[in-house]
Amino acid sequence: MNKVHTDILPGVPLIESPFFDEIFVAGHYDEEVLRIARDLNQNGFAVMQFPDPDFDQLAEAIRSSLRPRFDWPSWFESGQSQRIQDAWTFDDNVRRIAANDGVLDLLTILFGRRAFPFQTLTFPVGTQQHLHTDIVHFSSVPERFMCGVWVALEDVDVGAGPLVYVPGSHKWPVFANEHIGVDTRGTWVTQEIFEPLWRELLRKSGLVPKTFAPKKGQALIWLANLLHGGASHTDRAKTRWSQVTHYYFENCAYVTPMHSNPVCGDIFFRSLVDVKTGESVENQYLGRRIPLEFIDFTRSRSGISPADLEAQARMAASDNITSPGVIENVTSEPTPAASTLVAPDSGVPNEDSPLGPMLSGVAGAAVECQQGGSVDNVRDLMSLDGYAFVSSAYLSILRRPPDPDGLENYLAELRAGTEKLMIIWRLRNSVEAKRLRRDLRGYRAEFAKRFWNALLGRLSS
Ligand SMILES: O=C(O)CCC(=O)C(=O)O
Ligand SMILES: [Fe+2]
Repeated sequence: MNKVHTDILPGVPLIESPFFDEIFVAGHYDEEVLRIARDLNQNGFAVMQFPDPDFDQLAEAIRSSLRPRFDWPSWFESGQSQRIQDAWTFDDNVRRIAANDGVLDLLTILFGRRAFPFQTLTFPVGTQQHLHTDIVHFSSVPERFMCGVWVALEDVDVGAGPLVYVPGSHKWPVFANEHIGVDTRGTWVTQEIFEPLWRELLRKSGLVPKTFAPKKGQALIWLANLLHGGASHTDRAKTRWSQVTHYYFENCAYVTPMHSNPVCGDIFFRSLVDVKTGESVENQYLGRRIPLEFIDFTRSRSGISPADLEAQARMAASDNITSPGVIENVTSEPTPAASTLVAPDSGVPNEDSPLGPMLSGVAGAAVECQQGGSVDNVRDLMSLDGYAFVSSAYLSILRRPPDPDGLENYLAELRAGTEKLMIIWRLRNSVEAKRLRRDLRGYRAEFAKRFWNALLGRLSS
């Protein structure tokens, strides 16, 4: 790699550098790295064989251990897509794929900064997600230091909602709230605010979406600004087991642009954990750590005044913490059947066209939010609804406001009919909650009641 080029523009990923041709020259890298680099540079995606010799066994182990966690009857009935976020926290095989050294070394070479995995999503069926760029969810400063690596855990059929991507769309500018004219302060938004723009850009550009129907073990890397989504899953008898790992790169600030209005002081920094090491990753700017006080102060938290949120978080933090051991034996409790289901981000299956759900979408989705505070008992928590319920559950159990993914996931779950108690169960069983050793009064009684009612219902039917 030519040092001049990396010194003069260290804040641009090498594969997207204006000096790309002079950096990725034959002889300096092996042929496969050069091919992947060229594909990413020109098309915004690259396909490769996942570099783990035991991939087939890993894939089989993941499918069989996660299969019972999904709600298959509801999939067959409604075609409601499902996924598990961050299964790496309890499944070593998911973690092994996310932390694969071959992938990490490759990404580090391609971007010019050390790569680290920060999120996994495991899908048993198609996501049917509207076309989107990940950069509205996961951006960085400097921008574009993020990518996704999608890998097939089985052969994917065209009827099973394959991945769709738009080659060349990564070259579009990065669009944020100010470009689409949406002020997200005081509202909770989803990517739907960008969907009309993506549809129009696609129409105007004449770029053609492509479908990826791979064999087990084939992987696709996409760049942060590449438009991609999931085709309609038309054949429900087929599964589409796959894993996406999202990667960031070191020495950046990590932000969610759709929840940030930076010139107004609202910057939604992300609190990240490196999946490989389990350590948290600092936000940095030009080699210097961004102080946590600044992050806390500027994190807009869905546009609600940071002052309100911080007051709530402080109150939650100073609440009584139950004695160690209270949460220790939760694993012996029965596992609620639908405990790990996460509804899709957007779109309902559209049987007419495989691209239907990705291009239909609902425009302008700013939702007014009512913030819930911290509570110390399960009854109070369960009396809340929607945003108030999710934010209060986070403050009460994890002593922090929800992160954007968690909030989006749980709101979608509530809309899809998941019981509040199941959501409480999941939060309470998270690694983070176990570390805090904090409990909610009345939880065990409520849980036992729910369990016996379900059992009695089953026995009497
Ligand atoms: O697997 C899919 O259909 C899309 C997944 C996706 O967009 C993502 O994880 O960023
Ligand atoms: Fe995505």
